[in-house]
Amino acid sequence: MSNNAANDLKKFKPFTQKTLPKVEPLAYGHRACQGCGEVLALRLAMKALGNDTIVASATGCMEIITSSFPQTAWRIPWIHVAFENSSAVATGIEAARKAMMRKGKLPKKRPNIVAMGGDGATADIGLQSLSGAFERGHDFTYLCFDNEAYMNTGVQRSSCTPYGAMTTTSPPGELSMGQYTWKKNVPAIAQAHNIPYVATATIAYHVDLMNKVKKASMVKGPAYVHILSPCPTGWGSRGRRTRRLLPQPR
Ligand SMILES: Cc1ncc(C[n+]2csc(CCOP(=O)(O)OP(=O)(O)O)c2C)c(N)n1
Ligand code: SF4
Ligand SMILES: [Mg+2]
Repeated sequence: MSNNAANDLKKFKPFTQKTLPKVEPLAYGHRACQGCGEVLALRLAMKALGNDTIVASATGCMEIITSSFPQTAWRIPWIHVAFENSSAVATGIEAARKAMMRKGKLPKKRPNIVAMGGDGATADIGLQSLSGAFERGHDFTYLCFDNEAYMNTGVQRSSCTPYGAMTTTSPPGELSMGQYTWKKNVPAIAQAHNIPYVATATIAYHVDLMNKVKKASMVKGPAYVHILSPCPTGWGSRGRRTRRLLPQPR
C-alpha cells in the first residue's frame, strides 16, 4: 500500500462479523454449481462495495451464471465484455464519467468502478489490458477470482493452476505429471506496477476479504485484489466442504 493510499484510508471503518452490510448487489437466484466458492467470493466482494458500483465482467463462470438472458442476478449496472478486456472497458467507463462530470452532465461523485475476471481472464488473456490500465493510473478496482483453471469451459489449465495439479489439459499419467509449471504470481505482477493497493484474500476469511475489497475501492487510483475461490466442480470436491478446503482461521 502506498502513502497516498494510507491517506485515502483514514476514514476506513472495518466491517466486523456483527456489522456485515445487509446490501446484496448480487442477488441469489443465479446458476452457480452447489457450493461454488467463486460466487461466494463475488457476493462478499459486492456486499463490501455496495450498490454504488459499476462492474465490467470478463467472460467466465461468474458472467455465465449471473446473466442467463432474459434474467440477471445483478442489481447494479453490469456489463459483460470479452474475455480479454474487462480492464479496458472499466477504465473507459471511468474516463467517460470523468468527461461527463467535467461537462456538468453527471453529478460529481465517485462510484466504485470494478473490472473483474477469473484467473484465466486475469493471468492469461486479460493481462495486457490489466497492465495498461494500471500503467495509465485509472481510478478502478480489479477483482481476480482465482479458482486455478478455466472452469467455465471444462477445467483447462491456466497459468494460475498450481504445480502438479490435474486438469483436463494437464492430466497426470504415465507421460505427464499434471501441471508442470508453477503458479503465476499475479499479485506480485500487480505490485510491480507500483499501484497504490494490492491485496490477496480467500473466502475462508470472509470479513478480511470484505475489508480488503472495501479498502481497494476507497483508494484513489488502481487497486488489485486476488481472491482464491475454490471450485468444487473443477477441484473434484464436495460442495459442502468448499470453505474447509482452505487454511482456516484459528
Ligand atoms: C478470446 C476467447 N477465448 C476463449 C474463450 C472461451 N472461454 C470463455 S470462458 C473461458 C474460461 C474462463 O476461465 P477463467 O477466467 O479462469 O474463469 P472461470 O470460468 O474459471 O471462473 C474460456 C476459455 C472466449 N470466450 N474468448
Ligand atoms: S464450475 Fe466451479 S466456478 Fe464455475 S460455477 Fe461451478 S463451482 Fe463455480
Ligand atoms: Mg478460473
